[in-house]
Amino acid sequence: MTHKKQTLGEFIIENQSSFQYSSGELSSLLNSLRLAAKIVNHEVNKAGLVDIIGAAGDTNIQGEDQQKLDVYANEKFIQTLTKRNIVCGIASEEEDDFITINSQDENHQNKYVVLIDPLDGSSNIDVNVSVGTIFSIYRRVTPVGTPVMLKDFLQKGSEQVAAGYIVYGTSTMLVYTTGDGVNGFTLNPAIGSFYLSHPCMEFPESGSIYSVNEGNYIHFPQGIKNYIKYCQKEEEDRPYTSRYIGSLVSDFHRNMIKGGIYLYPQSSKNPNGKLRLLYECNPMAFLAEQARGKASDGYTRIMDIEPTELHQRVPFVCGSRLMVEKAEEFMKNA
Ligand code: AHM
Ligand code: MG
Repeated sequence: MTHKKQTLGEFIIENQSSFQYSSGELSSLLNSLRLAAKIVNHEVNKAGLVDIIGAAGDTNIQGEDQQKLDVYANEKFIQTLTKRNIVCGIASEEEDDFITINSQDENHQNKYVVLIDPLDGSSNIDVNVSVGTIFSIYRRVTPVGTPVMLKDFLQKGSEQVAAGYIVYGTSTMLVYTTGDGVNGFTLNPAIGSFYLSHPCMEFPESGSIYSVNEGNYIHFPQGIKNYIKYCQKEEEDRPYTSRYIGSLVSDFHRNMIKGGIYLYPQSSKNPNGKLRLLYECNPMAFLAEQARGKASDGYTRIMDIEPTELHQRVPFVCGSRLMVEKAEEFMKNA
């Protein structure tokens, strides 16, 4: 186990040669995400002190306005990604439109675009439950030397060069893939470094956990209703256990380690579900497939969906391969 004490920084450099485009740029980009993760983690960990040191909208001791954590996370990731000369554009769940980076990149030489959900599940902050950051990285498709365009962001998930998440949980972890498996790193807060703690993460082929907001059951399509009934049936290795944190990153993380399925289907209230294709589903789908799991909208592979708009929503079924295939079977036969 030579991996044991490897830091994320060392791991990124050592594995640079396995990147599809072997250059220091992607390493540098991953390093800037690592840095932003540490800054945001520091702030997320203080969230419970907000009543003592000031709530959002208050003025802090330096005379600066206190911000909501999702706004803070959005700014920190954008600032950190902008500083290095690698990213030409950023799209964020928190922003209406994509951002063109031209402060550091006047001649539009940078090759990568980053899509980010800076603080997913942020309603959980108030009750001290885990939240996460999700990121997705593509090479631009428009020529270097020209301003970044919408089509650089509207790429199919299968074009991702890297994706990952940070889970701010009982420990803070950064989990990512560059298309060569999934590795997880745990932050040692005393030292401020991420260490490789979960090499080569894989979904068990099947599992016994299903994660869905069952309060919406009545609005779900018949196929999903039938699948939920199947999960609850006393037969073979069932009934399964129901676990729903309401924080995609945390639910995904648990299911990847223990074996399970996460569902956010379409409903009569939300015909395309709730989750965003570009900021949430594609990166999680890339991670899932790299970890031998599966991600689908109930019928189609998530990473094959042709995006049409930045904030597009899509139904999402993701997790252990055999469980996702079973849910798809119920959808098909409903
Ligand atoms: P958000 O981006 O507004 O935080 O919404 C995404 C989150 C996911 O993390 C989570 O799985 C889901 O929304 C929970 O939604 P619901 O409360 O409808 O079950
Ligand atoms: Mg989100």
